This record gives sequence, C-alpha cells and structure tokens, in this order.
Amino acid sequence: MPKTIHKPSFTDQLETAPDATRRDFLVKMGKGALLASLGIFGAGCEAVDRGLLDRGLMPVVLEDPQAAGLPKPDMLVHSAQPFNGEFAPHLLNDDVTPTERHFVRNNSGIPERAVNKDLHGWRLVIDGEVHKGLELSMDDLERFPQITMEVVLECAGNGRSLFMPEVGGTPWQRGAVACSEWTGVRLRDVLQAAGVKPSAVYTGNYGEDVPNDGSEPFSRGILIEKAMDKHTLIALKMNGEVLPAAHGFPARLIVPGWIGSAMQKWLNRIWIRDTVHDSEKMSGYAYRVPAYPIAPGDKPPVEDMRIATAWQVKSLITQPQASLEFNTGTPIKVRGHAWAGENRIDKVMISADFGLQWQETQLIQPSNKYAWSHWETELTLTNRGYYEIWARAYDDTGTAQPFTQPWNPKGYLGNVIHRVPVSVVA
Ligand SMILES: Nc1nc2c(c(=O)[nH]1)N[C@H]1C(S)=C(S)[C@@H](COP(=O)(O)O)O[C@H]1N2
Ligand SMILES: [Mo]
Repeated sequence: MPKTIHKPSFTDQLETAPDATRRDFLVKMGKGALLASLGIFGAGCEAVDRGLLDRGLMPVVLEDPQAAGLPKPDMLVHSAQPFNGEFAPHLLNDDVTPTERHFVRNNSGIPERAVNKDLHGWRLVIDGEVHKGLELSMDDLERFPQITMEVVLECAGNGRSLFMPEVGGTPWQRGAVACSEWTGVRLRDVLQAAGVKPSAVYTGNYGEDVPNDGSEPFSRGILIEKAMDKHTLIALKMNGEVLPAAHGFPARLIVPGWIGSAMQKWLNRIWIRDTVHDSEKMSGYAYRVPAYPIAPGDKPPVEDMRIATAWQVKSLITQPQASLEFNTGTPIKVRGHAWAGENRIDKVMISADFGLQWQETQLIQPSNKYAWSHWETELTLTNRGYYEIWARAYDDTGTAQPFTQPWNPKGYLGNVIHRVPVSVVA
C-alpha cells in the first residue's frame, strides 16, 4: 500500500450521519463545521478552503451523477452509483467521438473537485524510484510541451454481455469504446524531469475517487516501458476542452492501445515502483486473463492469470443501425471503425450471408496509429429476407477477429465479430 496519500477516508464516518445522505449532510452543516465536528481540524477550517484536503484526507466524492452532467442524452445506463453508461453502436458513427457520446466507466463516485472544476490544492505527485520527487501544479504541467492525439479508449469489459456462459461485472454491450481527441503532456517528459532510477519497473497510478465501502481505491499501473513511450500522455483536455468531471478532471492518463483501466482518471499520484504494481485491481482475477485458452466456465488457478494490457483487433459497425428494413436492390451504406491495440488495421471485410462470401471495404487511414480507422462500403441485397451484416477486421500481423468469443472468467478483451441484423422487403 502507498504511504501517505490514501489514509482511511473520513467519508466512512459520514455514513453514520442519521437520516441524511452525505451530500445533504455537507450542505446542511457546511464543510468546515463538519470537519471540525469530526475533530479533523481544530477551530479554523480554512484548511479545507485552502485546498489542503488532498494531502492527508480524501476529498468528498459525489454520488449524484446529475451533478456531473450524467447521464448523457441517449445513454444506456448500467448503474447510477457508481455511474456506468454506454451508447448503441449507431450512435458512435462520428470519426472523432464527441464528448457527449463517450462512454463513462467509474469504479466509485466522481470527486467533488472534478464537478466543481476546482484546482485548489491539487497536485500531481511523482514519487518512488525517481531521483527527485515532484509535486506538480496545473501551471507546472502546462509548461511542458502539449501534445494532441486521437486515441481509442475502450473498457476491458466491453462486449462482456456477449460471453457465454455469462460472467459477472457491468454487462457492457459494444459501446464501451470511443475515440476522442486528447491533449496533454507526455508522461515521459514528466518522468524525465523527475529522473527515473534504473530500478523502475512499473507505475502505480492513483486518483482522487474513493469507494465509500472502505475498499481499496481504484489503482492500476503500467510497465515503465509503456510509461516512457512517447505516445503515453497525462491528458488535461478532451476534444479541446478542459477534462469533463466524468472523464477525469483535472488530469488523466491516456495509454494508447491498452485497456481503459490503465487510463487513471482524477490522477493525483504516480508512484514509480521497483516491482509490478500490486494493488487490488492488479491482482487475482482483476483485469487479468488466463495464460492459455480455457474451457468456457472454467476458473484457472490464480497463478495462471496474466495482467491484461493491449487490446486485440476489433471492429464496430456504426451504420446501418440494427434491425432496419430495406427494399430489395437499394444500396445499403455500411460503415464503421476498426482498431487493433498496438497494431495497425490492414483491412476490414464484410459478409451478408453468414460468412460464405466476403467483400472488402474501403479503409480510411487513421490520423495516427492509436486512433481508430474508418471503413465503408455499399451492399446491395437483391432478394428479400433476413440478413446479418458481419464485419471482420484484420491487423498488420495477420490476426483477424474470431467468429466466436474465447472465454475468460471476467469477460475481458472481448473482440468477437460484430453482427448487425437487417431485413429486406420486396
Ligand atoms: N480514478 C479512476 N480512474 C479510472 C477508473 C476509475 O474508476 N477510477 N476507471 C477506469 C476504467 S475501468 C476505464 S474503462 C476508464 C473509463 O474512462 P471514461 O469513463 O473516461 O470512459 O477509466 C479508467 N480510469
Ligand atoms: Mo474498464
């Protein structure tokens, strides 16, 4: 466990407040009075207003999604507390995903700081295996060169609802993926300013969100080589705007090609470690997959589990929308995206006859290796009936998407081909 930053939360004590939610309670008492009543600060509570909370105490975390502008319009909401929601594939047709169409995946509440866009007292701490520990303010970060990149961000559990037998966890369909434009500083530049010691192996990433059940805060890490890759960012902006509350204000990691959980939101500490990060979310079955293929439903021993890192080749059909009806002979525009973790997309094929015949689509190259590629084609169906449009992407290593979903206990890294049903009438 890290040393100073994650002390037990005073939010636990608030749970005992009679007949009031924590927010109501805070509003009624005022933050200062509340903290004083808990004996956290003495007479004065200016410490709160001066933003000293982050050093020893957890900030209050909001459980009210509306305060953070959630849910977004047309969102399929899986849970409100913590907030998790995605969009249907046909709503993800944009080349660059607008912020209001980016899925949201939270393990706990959204920090109040993020909702209030409050930078007071916020620092990004870099410590551990570095020559010089850093505590960077937003001004400090803004002085580093700023990089802008479109990057696919996809939850490791995207497609989980397609696993058979069923697995636990948020039942994501296909929409826990997006490709927005992220702006920020290279993590490498910041780590070089701190001076990474040769003993560095891994990062341990921390954020300001705290589970209210007393469990360990969500923390994951990445290999030091990935942290030093020039494409790995500490993002300060999304689609040209300051990070929205739900997406990690004031700073988050963007780790291109890797699963979304590597992209810590509400970032406030990067602990450089001389060992693989061993937080709860790096251990056991969390974000880990079997080292070898297993029979659906089997649970391999924990020592056979490996940390999930990069995504494999995948595609999404964003047009047409599922279950539309077309007339015979009318050309149907078929369109979508494809991406392949740290590899490039080579081609995307579609079939409308359950895989007997395939048609190559026109591929539009992405703006960079980590943005998604777009593809499109036209399909003409001359006979009435029920059809499924299948899309299958191939990457530049010759790997293609599977026709049936390889199984793992937590439903991670699902990349089975996308099938969109349509009917054709005379
Ligand atoms: N601090 C913090 N960072 C986090 C999470 C979280 O719960 N807390 N969720 C992670 C997971 S599992 C995913 S998939 C992405 C989702 O990012 P988004 O909500 O911006 O789409 O954020 C990651 N970063
Ligand atoms: Mo995730």
